[in-house]
Amino acid sequence: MKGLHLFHFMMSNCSQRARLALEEKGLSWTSHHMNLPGNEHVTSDYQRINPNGVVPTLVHDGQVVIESNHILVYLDEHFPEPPLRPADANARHGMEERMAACSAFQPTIKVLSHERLFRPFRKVGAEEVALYEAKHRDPTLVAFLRDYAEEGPAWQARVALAERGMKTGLAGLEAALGDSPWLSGADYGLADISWVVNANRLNQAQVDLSAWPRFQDWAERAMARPAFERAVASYRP
Ligand SMILES: N[C@@H](CCC(=O)N[C@@H](CS)C(=O)NCC(=O)O)C(=O)O
Repeated sequence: MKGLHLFHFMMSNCSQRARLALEEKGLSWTSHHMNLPGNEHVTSDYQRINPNGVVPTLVHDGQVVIESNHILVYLDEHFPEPPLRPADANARHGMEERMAACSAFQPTIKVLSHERLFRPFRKVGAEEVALYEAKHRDPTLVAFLRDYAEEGPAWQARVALAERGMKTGLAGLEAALGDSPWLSGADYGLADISWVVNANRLNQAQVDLSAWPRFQDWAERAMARPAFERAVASYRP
């Protein structure tokens, strides 16, 4: 695969993160859109490209890059203009911590998205869970889908944990934004790209963010960027 190829899904926050980085860099790329609710990613062909069986996957001149936050760093390393990581070592370390926190936040945002946003549209029955289990090799993802479908105590426990995880995560960002205007330091960068798609998701899920005013203000500024509009808000495959 020559050039840049992205396997992604319109509504996936991890995919949005990769698209946003490509857009901020002004790069052209080939889209391989995968309908996740249609389980287009649950195939052995796709799992050969991405052994985790999730999106996004970047392929650059045959080089496969998985994990959305790794894709962000890869793009900044290979396409340095405009730079999206601070030159100063301390600031860069802070940015990396925020990106690690974002990766750790994924189970939280996934539960909140499914519970507060997707449930009216995404009905999953026992048959779909069985099909998914037969074809997807990750037992953690299978357990998630089963709990979501059953909507019983195991799912309620996941929701309660996610509600708590959200508060802890946002408190950390609120504190970080006391020291600098962006999550990446003095300038907008990779940690901002990483988190803004989650902020957008929380907004869409109508989470009251007023307890975290600096985070709210940051989210408005980050979402006002033209690249965000193109890669996320009005993106269509
Ligand atoms: N840590 C991975 C997480 C990727 C991930 O969970 N992607 C979701 C969409 S946001 C996915 O493909 N889910 C498919 C599934 O659960 O079957 C990353 O950041 O790239």
